[in-house]
Amino acid sequence: MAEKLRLKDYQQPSYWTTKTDLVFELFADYTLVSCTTILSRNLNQNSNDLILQGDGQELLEFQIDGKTTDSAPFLKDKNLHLNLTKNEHTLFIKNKIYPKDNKSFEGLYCSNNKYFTQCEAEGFRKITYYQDRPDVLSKFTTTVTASGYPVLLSNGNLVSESKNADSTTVVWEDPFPKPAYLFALVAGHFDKITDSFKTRSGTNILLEVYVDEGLASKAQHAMKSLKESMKWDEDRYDLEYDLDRYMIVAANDFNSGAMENKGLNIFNTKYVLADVKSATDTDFYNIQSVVAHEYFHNWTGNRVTCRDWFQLSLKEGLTVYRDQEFSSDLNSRGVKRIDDVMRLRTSQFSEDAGGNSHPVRPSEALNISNFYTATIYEKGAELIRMIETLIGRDKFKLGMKKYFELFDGKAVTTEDFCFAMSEASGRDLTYFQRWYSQKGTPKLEVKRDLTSKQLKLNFKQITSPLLLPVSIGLIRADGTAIKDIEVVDASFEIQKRGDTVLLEITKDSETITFSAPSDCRISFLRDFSAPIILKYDPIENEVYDLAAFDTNSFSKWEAIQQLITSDILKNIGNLQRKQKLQFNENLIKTYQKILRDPILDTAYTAKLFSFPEFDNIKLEFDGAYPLDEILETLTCFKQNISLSLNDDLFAIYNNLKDNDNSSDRSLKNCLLKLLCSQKQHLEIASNQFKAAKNMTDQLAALNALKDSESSLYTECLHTFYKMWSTDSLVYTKYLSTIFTKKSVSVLEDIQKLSKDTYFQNWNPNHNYAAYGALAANPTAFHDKSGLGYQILAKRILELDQKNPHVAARIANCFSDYKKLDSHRQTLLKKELEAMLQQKLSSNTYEIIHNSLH
Ligand code: HT7
Ligand code: ZN
Repeated sequence: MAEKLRLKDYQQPSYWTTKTDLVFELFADYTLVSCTTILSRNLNQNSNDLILQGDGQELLEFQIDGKTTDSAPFLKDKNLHLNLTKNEHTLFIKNKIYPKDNKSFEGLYCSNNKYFTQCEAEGFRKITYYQDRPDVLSKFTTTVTASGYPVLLSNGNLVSESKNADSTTVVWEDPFPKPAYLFALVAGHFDKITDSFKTRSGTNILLEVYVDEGLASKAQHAMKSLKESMKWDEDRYDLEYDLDRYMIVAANDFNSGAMENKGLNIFNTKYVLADVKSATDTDFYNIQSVVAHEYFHNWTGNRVTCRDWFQLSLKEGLTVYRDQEFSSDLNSRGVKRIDDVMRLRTSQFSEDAGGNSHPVRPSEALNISNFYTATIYEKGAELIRMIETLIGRDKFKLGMKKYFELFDGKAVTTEDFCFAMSEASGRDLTYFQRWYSQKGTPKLEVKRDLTSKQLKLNFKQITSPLLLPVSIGLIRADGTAIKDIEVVDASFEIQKRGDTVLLEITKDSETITFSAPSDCRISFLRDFSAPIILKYDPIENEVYDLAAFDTNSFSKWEAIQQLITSDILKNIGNLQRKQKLQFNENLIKTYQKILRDPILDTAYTAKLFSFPEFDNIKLEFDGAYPLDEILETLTCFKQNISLSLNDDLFAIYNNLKDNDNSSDRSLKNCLLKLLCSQKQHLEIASNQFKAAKNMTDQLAALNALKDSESSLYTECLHTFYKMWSTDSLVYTKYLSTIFTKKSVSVLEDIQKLSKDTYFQNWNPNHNYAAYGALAANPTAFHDKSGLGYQILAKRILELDQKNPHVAARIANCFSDYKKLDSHRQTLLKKELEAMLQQKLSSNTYEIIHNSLH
């Protein structure tokens, strides 16, 4: 088994690689890779030992300073261990690899007879022996020779292209030093669309999006998004693009969303291809955000990169924060914040509560590919957002400027980022940085003491104390906002910002006193100013008043979430005590007001109707959670809302039915789903399915029918399959529809999947859509028979043989092991222990082991 990597063991290498010349010769069954590197002694280190990482290649030739050398003595495990003598050396390595057999989709691989690379995090070592670590930055030149592949791409600028009767040779040069993980190569037949972008300083950049032949019309939205991103980064951060050319290529087999390789991004097709017939509004929205994310990496990730992989959030957290801000500026800020918090709570809070919890800057790992997690990305982005909240937007921009001034062209740490922010803002962030090394979701308890004129709040940090920026507002029972909040006394720093006060809680116990009227209601954590769980016992009607009047769009939504959550928890208790369910009627009145409020925007109203899900409610329980009761209560809760609001839901659905914009569609389809928890309305969904002119409406109608045991669902599903199964991306929508159905029958369906002609056995998207969906479907996955556990364990073992990254990602579903009841724990334990007896990749081993222990 692989050894644990530790942050404290970090050491600079004994030699830097300053120049890398790669030559690829693509043959039908194999590829020859020749790599010439210039090594230069690192004077900070006093060692002659140098490790070049490798993984699975056949070494054909090895030269040191022009002399052919027997490599056998240097080979140990998968790597080359060199002992060098001089300050400068030239190495030449030639090896053979088999991209067509590579189903790990890391290194160089073939997909639909096209060549792609994926080198982050440690894929480059599958291409050639190299210092495959992010702190080794080198200039690269890449030569590719191939026949029958008209498009041959690599990083940087195209320097030459020559053709003879048999083959084409291209040479690419990247002037910016980069780590190996940003290397890329693409070869194949593609169609492309081109455009250009004139930078603020007047350079014309050539933009190209490459897609499978015949699909060019589906690339327009990605291109538009790219231009929007380039403009935004100039406007917001004064950051311009730095090469002559920016290329995006879509790959059908891709382990994750997209990859920011310098000048040559490689994307999962799902984040490039879209037209209204085959892609939903959410797909369009995601494409805009992922294109932006990868583009923003050009500065936050590529120009300034990570010193080691424990610093992954340096680039990912910061870039997620940047893409969130971009989407907020281009769409609705309020709706975006709610979306981001929902995602954080469902994925990251659950991760932090389970067996695979880790800090934003982890200190040890078995396999770094397991760190591409919600904690590194989403919680990492929240840490950046808190810095911005604490120092303000203008100083944050100065901090970014400082960061690039100090670290452009370097490989650095999260501490370096905080240093730049401190230098620019004058604010000491030493204490704040505890956030980077502490795992788990912080808990803050608030107690209030309201006299006739004063409101005293006491804050207690239940978890180890951190700096918590808690933004609060006060409103009166009649809904008026208290504009000028007067602070009488506080044990900590505060910042006044309009009708909101930012409290900087640091110690485990803190107090603040406001002068406030006796009917004052407290709106905590406005805009979700810190990624924490805040516990507070509201006074009577307080949350209802916030739900009705809070001017902060996040906090209004949050108040409604709280009302629903407490109603659901109360009813779970009823079920556990074998009592009748009884839902809160005041909540229905609140919803009635929302539906009748002419001012609210439809996309925002749709968010108010997105109820907490299983993954949110389970977090309310400290020990084992009552799985069956949660599921039953959630279903009944939705039925009750549907029945109680029937006429309003129906009327608004009809009003919005023919509107052709994404905001109205989101509300309409959300109401349709609710209506369909009553059998009498299934016909509406079936009619919408038949009449749909776009994928958003078609898929929403299918999903609204999904949990009914009606033949209308089976008919629509069949039609959908016939219409779309040849389109691999829409086929994934079919798969996730089937496997998210709240029914145990899903377990039978998945066992027949391998017989479906359209299911591509090793395609990551297909596997996530089927097995990933099952893993996230508590009704089927946690079925008391244990069959869900068996099916997933078996499939993860199969996948692990070919593609450990995908296997390990799906295996995360087991990390709730300790939160299950004893019956389910026994069943799952058996599967997990059996898995650990098999030969597993370090990726999957780490996830399974952490889930169990
Ligand atoms: N930086 C990229 C990471 C990534 C990746 C990691 C592991 C395996 C496959 C991968 N594909 C891309 C994605 C990003 O921009 O965050
Ligand atoms: Zn990223």
